[in-house]
Amino acid sequence: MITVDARPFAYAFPPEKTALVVIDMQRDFVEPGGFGETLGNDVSRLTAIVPTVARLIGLARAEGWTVVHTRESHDATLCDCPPAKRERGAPTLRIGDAGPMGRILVRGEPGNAIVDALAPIDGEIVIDKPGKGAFYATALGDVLRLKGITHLIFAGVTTEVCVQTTMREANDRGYDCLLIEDATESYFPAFKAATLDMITAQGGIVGWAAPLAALEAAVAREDGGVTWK
Ligand code: TIU
Repeated sequence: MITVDARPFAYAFPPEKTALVVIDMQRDFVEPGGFGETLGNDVSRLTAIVPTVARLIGLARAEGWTVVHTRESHDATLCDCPPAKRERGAPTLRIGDAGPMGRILVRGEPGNAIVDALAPIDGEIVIDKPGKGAFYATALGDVLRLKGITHLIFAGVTTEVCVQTTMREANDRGYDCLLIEDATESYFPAFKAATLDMITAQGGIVGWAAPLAALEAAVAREDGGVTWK
């Protein structure tokens, strides 16, 4: 077991039964001209965490942990996009409309790709999800069960939307979940802070939170003093 200094108390995980789940680090949310910006958001806060997420993925790869990437995306026909999602509000472009990075939030379009610095490599699992939660209408639950995964370490965007929704889905399915707090971000700092507080309140009602440095230190202790950069 690897034990991380976390809140509300130490998080212990068996690395061979643990997956890193990186939520929606795709151009549509992180770069200008995508879905996030069409909703009226400044994406620069999200772009800023890319190096930290890269460091986390590097740690997981070096340690041989299962790595899962998700993408919020829809079929080109939009058959999996509820009209309620497409028609809500007054975005500058709606899901499926042509934007500067191709059709907004449509699978296979340039904007739907995970940012280059975090691109999946061979052997990693990529889950396309039509909803906010990564378990809804996807094979994620079956994939994790087949691999015997019991613990999930989360990163990605946005903290209070797709990350929190997925963490809550996972918690209800019996996974022990740790959110790496500097490897997740929101367009709204107050919502990120509130999410970290609410998931860890009440004795970890949804799960645990810790900075990447705490995870790195825990792995270094387990590995006999190797320090991760
Ligand atoms: N809008 C927003 O904050 N998030 C999303 O629409 N999707 C994800 O969080 N991935």
